[in-house]
Amino acid sequence: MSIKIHKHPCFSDTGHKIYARMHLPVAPACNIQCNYCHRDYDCVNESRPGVTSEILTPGQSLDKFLKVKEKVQNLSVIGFAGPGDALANFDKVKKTIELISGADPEVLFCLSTNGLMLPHYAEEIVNSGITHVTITINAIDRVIGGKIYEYINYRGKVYTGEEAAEILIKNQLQGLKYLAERDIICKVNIVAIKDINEGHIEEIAKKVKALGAFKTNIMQLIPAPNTKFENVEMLSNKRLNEIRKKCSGYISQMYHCRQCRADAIGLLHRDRSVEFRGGCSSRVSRKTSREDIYVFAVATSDGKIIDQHFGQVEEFFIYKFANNKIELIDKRKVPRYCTGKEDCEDKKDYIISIADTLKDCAAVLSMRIGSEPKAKLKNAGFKVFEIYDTVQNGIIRSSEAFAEIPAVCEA
Ligand code: CLF
Ligand code: SF4
Repeated sequence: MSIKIHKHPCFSDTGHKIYARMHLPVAPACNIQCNYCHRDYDCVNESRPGVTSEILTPGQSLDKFLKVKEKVQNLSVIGFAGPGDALANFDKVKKTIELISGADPEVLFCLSTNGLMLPHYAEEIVNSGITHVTITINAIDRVIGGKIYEYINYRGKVYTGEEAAEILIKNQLQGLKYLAERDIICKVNIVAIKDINEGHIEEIAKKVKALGAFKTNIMQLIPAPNTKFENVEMLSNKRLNEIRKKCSGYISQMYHCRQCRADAIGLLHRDRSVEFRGGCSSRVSRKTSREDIYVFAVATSDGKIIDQHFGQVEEFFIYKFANNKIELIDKRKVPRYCTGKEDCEDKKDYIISIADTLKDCAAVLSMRIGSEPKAKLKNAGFKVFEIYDTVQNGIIRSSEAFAEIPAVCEA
């Protein structure tokens, strides 16, 4: 296997257990409007909605890279994954690459894009030192694409609906072919949208393979609030895996995507960005006092950061929050809700067992949780929070939902 593939945690099936990546959020602008995207959030094509990121300048990116490199082992890839589109901000991306490659000639550069500007920048990408590119291609048919994209802003002119989709698709496919022919390792992300492109994904997989893509990453749509698709039902994991399985007949599949943040750092399954975050979000604290006592079940691997998906937790840390003090009072083993590629559904017994183990807890805090278990836990009387922060901040922020008193930012 090519070392460039092995050392990339997203492109390799095994490298993600060893190699870390660091995303640099230098690209705030976007040049298209996907119907599932709200601009207050990160680019949904490569990450998940609901998390805003700091924006860095190229110089700040270099400083942060140097700090992270000291502390994160096997940091092999620098990725550009939003919060907007990397090619709508390509000058900043290029400058960042120039600065970081000067400091570390070994690190690989990975760029994620909606592909609109690929025909214009593909040659520069090839010459810039970027080795890996991800293009999100949700349709190769203008009618289907017209349902997914509201508009594109292409070279100063706005196009809408099917006309927009046609230009975007043409540029994506042309760019993919150009890059793949020049040994850039290309992955295609496909956001699977129920009843819209769900039945079209196999066709996309065949096409992008023919153009030289190395693998596809078929991702769950995570509907963002205040978007046209906010009420679109998510595909079940079972259905998603059926589609992936069919597509694996044409092209290699990625199964370990974490739909991570635009400022993610570390191994894919163990994000450490909170350790390196600036701003006030990591320093939120309550200055009010209260006498209430709450017990929280927290999905954390180390008692420091809420870094676990609910479905993968085997042990919850249990905290008591009283009089503004947080105390670890227990650790409780639970059956793992999601044990493989196919079987995260229909786990009524598991939820009953987990709910019983956590019965004294008012709330469950995890980095992510699927819609099914979330609804079941809520039905069982728990408050459920998706939160990525330190355990301490997560508990304080979640406790707002009980007390309805705003937290105070110390910055
Ligand atoms: Fe980042 Fe994306 Fe490069 Fe990976 S992420 S820019 S290809 S270095 Fe990876 Fe994260 Fe999934 Fe992306 S797990 S969201 S596929
Ligand atoms: Fe949003 Fe990304 Fe689509 Fe741009 S490409 S509209 S940032 S999801």
